[in-house]
Amino acid sequence: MTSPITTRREGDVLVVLSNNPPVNALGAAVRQGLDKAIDEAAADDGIKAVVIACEGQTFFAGADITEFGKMMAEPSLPVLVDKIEASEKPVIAAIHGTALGGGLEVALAAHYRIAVPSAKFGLPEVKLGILPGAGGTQRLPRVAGVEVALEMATKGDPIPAAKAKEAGLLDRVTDGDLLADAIAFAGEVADARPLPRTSEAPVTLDPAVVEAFRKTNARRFRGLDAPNEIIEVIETTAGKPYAEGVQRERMGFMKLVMGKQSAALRHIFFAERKASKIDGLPEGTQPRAINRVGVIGAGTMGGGISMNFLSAGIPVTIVEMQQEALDRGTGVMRKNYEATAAKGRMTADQVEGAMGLLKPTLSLDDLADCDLIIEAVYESMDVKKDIFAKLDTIAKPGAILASNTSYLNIDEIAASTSRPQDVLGLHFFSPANVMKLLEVVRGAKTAPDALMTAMAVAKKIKKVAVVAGVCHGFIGNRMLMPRQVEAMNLLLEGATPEQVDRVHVAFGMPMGPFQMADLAGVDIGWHRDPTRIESIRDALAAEERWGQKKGKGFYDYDEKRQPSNSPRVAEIIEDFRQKTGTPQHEVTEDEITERTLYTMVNEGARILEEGMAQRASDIDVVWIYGYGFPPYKGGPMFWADQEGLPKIVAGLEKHGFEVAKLLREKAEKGEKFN
Ligand code: TC6
Repeated sequence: MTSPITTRREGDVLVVLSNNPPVNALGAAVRQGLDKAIDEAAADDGIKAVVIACEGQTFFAGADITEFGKMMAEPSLPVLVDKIEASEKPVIAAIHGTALGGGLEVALAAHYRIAVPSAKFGLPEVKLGILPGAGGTQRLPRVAGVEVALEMATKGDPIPAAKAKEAGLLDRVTDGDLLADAIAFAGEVADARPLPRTSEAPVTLDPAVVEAFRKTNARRFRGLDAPNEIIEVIETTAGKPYAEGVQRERMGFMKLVMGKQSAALRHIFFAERKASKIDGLPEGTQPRAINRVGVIGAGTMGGGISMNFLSAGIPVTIVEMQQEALDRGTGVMRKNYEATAAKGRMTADQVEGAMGLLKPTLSLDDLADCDLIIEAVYESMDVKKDIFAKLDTIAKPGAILASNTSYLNIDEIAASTSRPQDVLGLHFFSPANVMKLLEVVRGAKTAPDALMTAMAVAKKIKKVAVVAGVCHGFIGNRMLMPRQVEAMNLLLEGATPEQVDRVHVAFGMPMGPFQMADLAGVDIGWHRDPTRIESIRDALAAEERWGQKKGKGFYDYDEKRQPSNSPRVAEIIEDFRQKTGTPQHEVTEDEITERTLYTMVNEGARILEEGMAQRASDIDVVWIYGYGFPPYKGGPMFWADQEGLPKIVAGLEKHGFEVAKLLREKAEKGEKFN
């Protein structure tokens, strides 16, 4: 097999090039090639300096994640980076694209670093539940200081070249030809001694800085092993010799990489990428061009949806029925952009640029030149059918017609047009300009290229898209239903809202079912007849206990929206218990878990059984990106695998639930979902 690493001489400089698409991950062959190249330079008296660079889209974007959990072939990355630094001849890293994780660690071990202005630098290991295990926790604080190192290693977000230069990570930024400039740089430093070896630089630590960092980020790091371990490693090794520091780092790395959280986060990394792949597409299917998007409805949803496209530079025509609603909607969009600009995340020019791509109108006819039209009006089948019938006469041939419905049947909507092959669902999550998830609903007649286009557009607007089939609530909301039903039943049988929510928050969800109801609005989906009280929810709605917006819902809220248990809600629940004659028992935390979380897994299994999701990992992606399921648990199906499917089955049976066939089969055969 040919090595992904090649070397060539440029005068007295050895140029070492990696070509390991797609992201030059530092797999075994790359490490072996680099190792040999360093030996080659050392052995050759004609060589005075070494340049390490990458071909393709990026510098090394990290270790090869697929190798984790397996035996690591020699040389390991920690050994290799130390060897690079120990070279007696200067090594220059020439960086473009993204120097991430092990890639940044290779760069930090080099004696000099030069990069193009568009390059990015980061230690994203934390997002995989691990820590930088090839000297990153030791070299970065030595190069950039403890504060920058803490920020980069615990949050994992990359920084641009300008910032990296300012932080001391880079010696040079070049606008010119990276490789040529790196070779010239190598010539300049070929004879400079002593060589700057990062591991020999001192680190100073101010305990107050670490303490403040811990405090500021306590909420963000709640329940997460990796960031807490990273802080500890950096804190306890600062001031110690490098050799001692890396030993502690290695210990932390091994502990994390063997742990459940890292397994879950790595699962999600690949699940997210797998989600974009559509099963069974005919070969040669090509996406359609999307140059202009139409959005019907300028409410919260329509506005948020439009912003996604505007931010990606795609012009949007937005339609409302009344001028006032149109003005209000576009006003909110502008305000949202301006708020982003005020936080420094957009320039005033970018705000104007985005808003300049928006064409507000009162006429559906103006959608004639759109390649994709997304309907985002309220949930009424009749209204939607009417709109789609009109679109059928207005939209140009081949335009994709999408509904943002959360529950309604896409096939029925498609049947109101003469072109069901062009119709699909695009279920955005609120706030649509922020939430990463997009359920792309494939109708019975949706054409493969229409589906492919939707997935491609999703990527362009930076969404994580998952293909769902036509069923009530698609993937996410369908699984929410049994959870909501059981949460209400538990109230009747003796639990309090606070008790149920506490179990969910302790599990790692951002909030429990009743906190969520109060945030979304207890009145959502309510029949609006205060005299018709058939459930606890009806009773709350009838008293205008509509949640946070009214200062009361399942909880009472003070002016700062801090919740407290509500005596009135306790009365309402008690009243219902008596009315329905529901027997009471002491509800345990296990019971809450089994009845509200195991039932979700059960529904997920049915979704798979019916082919409404392409794969179990897609369901995990939906829950992580759409509902705040803790990523370090890997999503409901991965979590169920880790819990053990026989345990899930037993838990469901204990409470008399009908176990999904697929779940039972897998449990019996000792199989997993993922
Ligand atoms: C580390 O370094 C630890 C060191 C300590 C060791 C002791 N490995 O994201 P894309 C695949 S931890 C293997 O769609 P983009 C990916 O699965 C690592 N495979 O591209 C996909 O494959 P598919 C720290 C990888 O242009 C394809 O490449 N590094 C790896 O949107 C394209 O990926 C990271 O965590 C990998 N490291 O974004 C960086 N990376 O085509 C993770 C990607 O078969 N990577 N693949 O589906 C990224 O953040 C992004 O991939 C990107 C490129 C920004 C580099």
